[in-house]
Amino acid sequence: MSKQIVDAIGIKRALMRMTYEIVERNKGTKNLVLIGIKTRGLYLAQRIAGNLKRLEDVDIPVGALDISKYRDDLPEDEKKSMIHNQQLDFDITDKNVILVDDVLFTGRTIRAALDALMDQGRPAKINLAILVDRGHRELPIRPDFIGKNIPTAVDEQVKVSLTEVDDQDAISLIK
Ligand code: 3GP
Ligand code: 5GP
Ligand code: MG
Repeated sequence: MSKQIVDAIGIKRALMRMTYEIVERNKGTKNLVLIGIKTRGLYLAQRIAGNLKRLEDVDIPVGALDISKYRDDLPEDEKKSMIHNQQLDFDITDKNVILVDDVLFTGRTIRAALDALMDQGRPAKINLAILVDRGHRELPIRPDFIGKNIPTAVDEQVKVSLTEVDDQDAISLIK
């Protein structure tokens, strides 16, 4: 059973509020860079960058990390080399990095992303922006900027649809 909980306007408002919070918390946009976790985290990072352009007239760099394969059933050493060999096309040293993803669940993806980021340089600070926090953390990781808190059962699924790859903007809970 699938039930829509957030519509396109709701996603737009949440991302706009998160953008304001990011600017406020960082006292501006100096040294800010956005890194999105593929696939949908990257599109969200690009949308936040678009908001920042409109609000503050700044061009904030957007980078991508691909952590998904890390979670697949690959040999341990293969996983490690994939995660440590990701290139961003800008240097994150001394930057305020905003790591962006669509859903936060156990926190294991973010842990892997932090590992990959630390390989690329020494950021001044890393903050975490998440569209949906669905709970059930297995690691001490918490988001700094949250779009929606959606309490879920472990066996439920949150479906995030974004027009960049899906037919609409929506968040649904699948039981
Ligand atoms: P995304 O990378 O675009 O966010 O993990 C691969 C895709 O499967 C993700 O797409 C994610 O949205 C989707 N997905 C749905 N449920 C789950 C889940 O429980 N775990 C993981 N890892 N991915 C899920
Ligand atoms: P975690 O590593 O925190 O368990 O899971 C986070 C990653 O897995 C996110 O990148 C997200 O895409 C995916 N994920 C985990 N649970 C869900 C879910 O219920 N719905 C969606 N759409 N993605 C999920
Ligand atoms: Mg994701």
